[in-house]
Amino acid sequence: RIARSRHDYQAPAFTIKTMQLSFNLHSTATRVTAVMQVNRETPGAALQLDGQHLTLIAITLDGRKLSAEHYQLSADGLVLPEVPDSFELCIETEIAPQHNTALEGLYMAGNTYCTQCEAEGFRRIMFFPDRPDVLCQYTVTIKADAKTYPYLLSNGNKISDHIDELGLRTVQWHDPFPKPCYLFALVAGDFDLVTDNFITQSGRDVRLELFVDKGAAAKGDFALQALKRAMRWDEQRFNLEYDLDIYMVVAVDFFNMGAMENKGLNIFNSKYVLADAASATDRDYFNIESIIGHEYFHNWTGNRVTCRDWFQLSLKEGLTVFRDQEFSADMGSATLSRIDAVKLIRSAQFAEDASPMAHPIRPEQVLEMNNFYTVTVYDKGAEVIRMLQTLLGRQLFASGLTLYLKRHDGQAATCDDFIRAMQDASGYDLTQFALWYSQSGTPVLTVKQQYDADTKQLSLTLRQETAATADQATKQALLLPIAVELLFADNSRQKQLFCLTDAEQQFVLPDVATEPVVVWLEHFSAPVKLHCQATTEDLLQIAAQASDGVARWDAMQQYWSRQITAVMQGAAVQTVITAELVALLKQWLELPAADLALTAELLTLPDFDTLAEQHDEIPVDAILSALSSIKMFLAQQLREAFLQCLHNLPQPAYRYQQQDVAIRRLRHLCLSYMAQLAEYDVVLQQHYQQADNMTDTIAVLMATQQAGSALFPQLRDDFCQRWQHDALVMDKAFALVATDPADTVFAGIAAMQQHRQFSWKNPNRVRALFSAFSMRNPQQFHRLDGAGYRLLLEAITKLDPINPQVSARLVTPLLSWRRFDKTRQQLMLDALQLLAAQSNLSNDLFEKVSRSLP
Ligand code: BAL
Ligand code: ZN
Repeated sequence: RIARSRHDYQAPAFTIKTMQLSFNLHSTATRVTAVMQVNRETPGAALQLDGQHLTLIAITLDGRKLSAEHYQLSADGLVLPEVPDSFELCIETEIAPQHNTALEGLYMAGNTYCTQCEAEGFRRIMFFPDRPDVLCQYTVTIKADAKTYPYLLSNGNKISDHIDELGLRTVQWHDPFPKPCYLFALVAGDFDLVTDNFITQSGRDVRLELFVDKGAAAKGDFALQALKRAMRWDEQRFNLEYDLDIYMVVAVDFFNMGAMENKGLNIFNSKYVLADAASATDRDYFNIESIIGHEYFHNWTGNRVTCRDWFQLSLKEGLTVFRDQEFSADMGSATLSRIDAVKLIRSAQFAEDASPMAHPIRPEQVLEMNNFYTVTVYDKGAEVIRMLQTLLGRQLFASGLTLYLKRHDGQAATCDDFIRAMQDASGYDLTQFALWYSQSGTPVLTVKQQYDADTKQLSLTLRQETAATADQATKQALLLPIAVELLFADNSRQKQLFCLTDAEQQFVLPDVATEPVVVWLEHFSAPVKLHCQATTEDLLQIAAQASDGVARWDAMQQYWSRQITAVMQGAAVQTVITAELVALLKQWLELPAADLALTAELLTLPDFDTLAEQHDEIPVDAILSALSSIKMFLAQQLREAFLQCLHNLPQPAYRYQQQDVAIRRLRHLCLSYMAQLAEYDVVLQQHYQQADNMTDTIAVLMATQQAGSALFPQLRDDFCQRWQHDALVMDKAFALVATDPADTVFAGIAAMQQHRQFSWKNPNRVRALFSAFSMRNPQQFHRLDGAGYRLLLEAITKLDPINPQVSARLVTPLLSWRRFDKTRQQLMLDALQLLAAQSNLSNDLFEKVSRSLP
């Protein structure tokens, strides 16, 4: 198995400018015919086409049928050693969508034909240079039975549609924009169609079409309205307008990713399209809006300007995640959106940096590209773009983006091209900043402050250090934008942005009248681990007074982390959670901040994963035990305050609207503490029974589950019974079973595998049961008898031949075995070694397992 390196890039030896692609759909024998205009770019080169799982039927070159001696066929493709400089190539192949359980290429999602070509799925449809820098204009013809498949869709504009006397429908599509093959899409099925239109800023009328399962039209409305908001937002914020006359979104039930930005024809995991109050939570609504935005924003950052090679993935993904985060911030609560993003970086991304899979946002070596759709490439990538905006300011950043899109429109570009455009538009030297693209690892930022009352000088000393990672031994100093707020005793405040460029630097502020409390890393201005000397009093003052809500939350996170650490080291909870703190929390609950959701966040303890990243060796049991005793103590100390807060909060009829989301968030926070105390079972039960929306229902279920309440099994069973007909809601039930910290979880997971809604072929179901278990149930996953690891091992073994992309994701928690105590290390290693010993391991799984073994 050969890994590819970023430095081995070579421009394509042949280009293909146009392609006529036609599909005669059949579940086990779809005929694909491609007619391509091919031009040589490299003298003497053989034509190499990628192709996997294809049956070759015929090849014709300039009208002449080729016999087997003119080409070499292998399991990975087709080579034509001698071809002219310019020619027409026609290739006919056959594929079996029904048997394609990997869900890459053309496959069947239930009764629907659909495609997923990113990153390298097109090679499962036909022989082609499956690389993002071969851009081609597509004309696509689809033929299928008109009754069974009333909708035959592909990219671009529909140019013809007719049904013959035998009932065979033929539809033709033309996409005027040259595109890489990973953006090709085809869908054939029967749907409910929800339509709308959008008038662009230049006055063009764009038809919007959303295709959903029959009977689900009403659940598509929110997504369609979110799409219109995204289209307007991109015009207003970045002056970017949609470019085709039609924009289609199709929701399918079998999908490896969240969604896919195919030109003019997005394909979505139905989980990120369908919503109504009864079946979707506030979190679902948030995700739908942000993913709808994300895929729409790709039309410019991804489609009009794409990636030269897959090592550049963050060029489109980091940038587009940044854009969707900015969109979400503008649509709802900027503070809450940012807190969610920071939580993800601190838990999952820091963990990836510390794992055998560590890589820079622009990876250097890849065996299976699917393994690099990571929280590093996406979310740390977005942090890098955000730092750029912080350094340049919003206006220059927007000018840089405009220049980048103008320069590279219609091209396949690199991260260096992006940095160059930003540099040229701003006049800012980004040489050092560019290191963020090539260096992996999480910098540790240590800060010290010194105030001289005589000279009125405040000296701030900043030191950065990045430890070696699995992929990279030596590290350099990065350019870090450090946003700071100084809080003075007289309630005045001052803001400052420092650019740390050296390993250690001192910044001296003159004329500082009194010693301030320093708020470091406002809005999490750089993705680093912060070590600072703030006292607990300072932290509480920041939590109460900082002007940035994220900084207030962050101060409380630091505060809680310290108290949890103290308990882990043997301190009694009642000495750590002081009466003063309890009084302050009571005050916050009595007079919650204008932003109720922020109050909820201030009272939310850091989660297990975030705490784990604060330790080199993860003390599983100590973290869990400290978390649980502090939570119980707070529940006891604040029992009346929680109840009172609950009563004071209004309970408006369900709408997904920021103010109401915030009310629910605080109410659910109260319930999560109250569930610790059996005396409140009646209150929780009432909430469950009276809930008229999924957000409230799930909140009670999760509160009782996490508290180990006796109520939970009964409520869970009721929930499963009520929603057994709805697969997407059953995913919530599967996850509730799988994240139950009780020992009965194994029996629960075994039973759920027999549920009629469960299928190993459906990624949503598998993730709901097994990812939820391994990633959100540390108590049971990390059991000292190894049962948790064995359960995951069995699931991965079963899944890998079915869907390698998903099985490789499942293995992630095992890879970090070195981070645990000796007993767990051995158990995790045993599981990995058993996987490694299996024959026919997919490339996806092989790459991860082999990187992690000693
Ligand atoms: N391009 C893959 C799915 C997404 O990031 O939008
Ligand atoms: Zn994306």
